Amino acid sequence: MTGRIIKAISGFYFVLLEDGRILQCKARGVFKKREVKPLVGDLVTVDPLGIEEGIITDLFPRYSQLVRPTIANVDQALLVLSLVQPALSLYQLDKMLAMLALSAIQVGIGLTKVDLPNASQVLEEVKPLYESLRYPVFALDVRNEVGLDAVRGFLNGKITVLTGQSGVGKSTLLKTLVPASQALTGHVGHRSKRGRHTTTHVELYPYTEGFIADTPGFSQYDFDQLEPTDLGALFREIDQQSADCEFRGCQHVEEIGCAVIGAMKAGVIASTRYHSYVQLLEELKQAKARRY
Ligand SMILES: Nc1nc2c(ncn2[C@@H]2O[C@H](COP(=O)(O)OP(=O)(O)OP(=O)(O)O)[C@@H](O)[C@H]2O)c(=O)[nH]1
Ligand SMILES: [Mg+2]
Ligand SMILES: [Zn+2]
Repeated sequence: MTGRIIKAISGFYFVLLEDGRILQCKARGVFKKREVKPLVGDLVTVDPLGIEEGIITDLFPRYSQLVRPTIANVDQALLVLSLVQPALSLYQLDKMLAMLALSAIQVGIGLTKVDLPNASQVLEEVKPLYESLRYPVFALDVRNEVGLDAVRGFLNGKITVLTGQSGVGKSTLLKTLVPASQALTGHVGHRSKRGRHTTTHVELYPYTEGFIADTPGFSQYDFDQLEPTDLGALFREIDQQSADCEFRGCQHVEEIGCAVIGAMKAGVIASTRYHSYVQLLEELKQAKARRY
């Protein structure tokens, strides 16, 4: 039988079968010998042992793999940020877009809390910019299910990770999109001291032909290993303009001969994007200095 690993907890894998049953499985010893570890997202072959348990006997080849959170076969990410409460940080948004550009998966941007005061003002400033960079942007009032149809279209048939900082509405969105998500495997996370549910582990929830995963967030580790000179390629418009910089390896911080700064001054590159780039460049240089 084949199925998909939707959750992994202390050596147990929960495998969703084509008929909708979920088997709690151990992996066959041979994986340990080969030093491969089954991951959430993996398509696997299982031998059932009774009606609720089984053994994973084989893994299908992966077509993608995210690290930290570790999920196999992800097609795309939906970045979730709130427009207000907490206030939208364009720096955070640009940083997450750059980090995801490293893993070469598709990205959509969900902007929540459009119902709150001052949110539509922020939305009007931000939406056109990111749409012009060819990112799909979804304005959402998650609690009243406003804007969700467009998100449903984006998710359909894909394996999508939801990611974003705490309190922006990822779990609320998941609960609305997949009402069975809580019933399916129990709880989504633990209840924090402040009384809110916080997501602590990765889990895939079946969604029309695809899956959605609420994640505790992406690790910055691999991003910090990046060479500062490679950062520009992760900003679509900077990458495009940098072809015209006069010096090879231009980091776009010295004005003379820099096409990127020229494009920013001409309004072709948004100054907020350029500033995010410069701030990230600084972070990467510091991370690099710490490595030596
Ligand atoms: N007004 C408004 N509130 C929202 C919206 N979406 C989520 N919220 C509220 O924001 C709070 C945080 O939502 P969660 O879904 O727990 O946030 P999260 O991103 O899962 O947070 P972590 O699990 O800590 O990462 C909850 O009180 C939600 O009811 C929205 O579109 N509008
Ligand atoms: Mg959550
Ligand atoms: Zn340059």
